[in-house]
Amino acid sequence: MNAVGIKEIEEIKKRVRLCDYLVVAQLFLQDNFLLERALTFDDIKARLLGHWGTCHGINVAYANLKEYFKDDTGFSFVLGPGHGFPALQANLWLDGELEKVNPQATRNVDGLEYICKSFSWPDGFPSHASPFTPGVITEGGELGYALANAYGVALGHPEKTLAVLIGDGELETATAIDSLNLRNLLTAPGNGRILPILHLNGYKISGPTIYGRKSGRELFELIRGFGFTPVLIDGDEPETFQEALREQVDSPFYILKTEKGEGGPNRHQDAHQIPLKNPKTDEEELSVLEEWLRSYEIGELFSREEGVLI
Ligand SMILES: Cc1ncc(C[n+]2csc(CCOP(=O)(O)OP(=O)(O)O)c2C)c(N)n1
Repeated sequence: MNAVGIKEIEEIKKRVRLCDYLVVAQLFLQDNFLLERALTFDDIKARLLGHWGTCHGINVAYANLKEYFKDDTGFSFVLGPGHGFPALQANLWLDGELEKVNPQATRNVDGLEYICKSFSWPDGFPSHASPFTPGVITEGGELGYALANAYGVALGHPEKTLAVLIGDGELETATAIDSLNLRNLLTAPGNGRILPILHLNGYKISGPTIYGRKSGRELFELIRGFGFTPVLIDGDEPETFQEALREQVDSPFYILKTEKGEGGPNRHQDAHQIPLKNPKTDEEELSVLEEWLRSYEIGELFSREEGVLI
């Protein structure tokens, strides 16, 4: 939990790149999963269904938390937006957790191809987190319960630390915003620690969020009003994230500010679900998708022969 070095920072960046790549591959590809040849229309799934916009932020948050809390056996990550499932699935696969319940999800090329092809596919994986997903306790994409669930887990378990990623649209639900009041009930010794992280990407589906349009001062005052100390993480750089985690403040409430869809071909309101509508039939969209996928340089992160290289 100390200051991370250059090597760890590079590892976080690589993990995020690999997981982002896996998200895009799950959403779009039914073949050519490692881009070993030029992408063709035949490589693209016929029906594109899933969510991209929130996924980069999930990958950034998890990679940073996993590094920071690597020696803490009581640490758990709780994810609010169930529609960020391709990011959750990528991380569960990479950590070997998926293989424990699904023997086909091996950490080699067969497993990688299996999770990509089976995402949002008949008799494969659904497009949202579901009971088939290890660790899922709230079925479906319904927003709002992450914080309350986490506080329930922390109750009577001082050894636990739970970081909870909450969408800014999710925080507009009555369930999520009122769950902040649970802090008052869990300050007594004998309970675990909750670290809320607001994923402030400014949009819910294609519309602006209330919290994304508040001034920094207004948002900070709101958070302080619930008894938390706001800590801003501006952008996706691991150095910034790690520095924020190292800040010693009472009841931190992190605000992870990213651009919705970061890394993809479009941002904000156009990035929530599938950012390219017709890469199966439109040459230009296909080449945008290929360029997007190649930007992660998957060959540095994974090989057919050796599997995961990071
Ligand atoms: C209780 C509930 N209301 C509405 C929805 C429909 N819905 C699905 S995703 C979404 C937007 C989520 O926005 P946000 O929490 O900001 O997530 P992100 O922008 O990171 O995708 C909404 C409103 C839902 N899943 N659950």
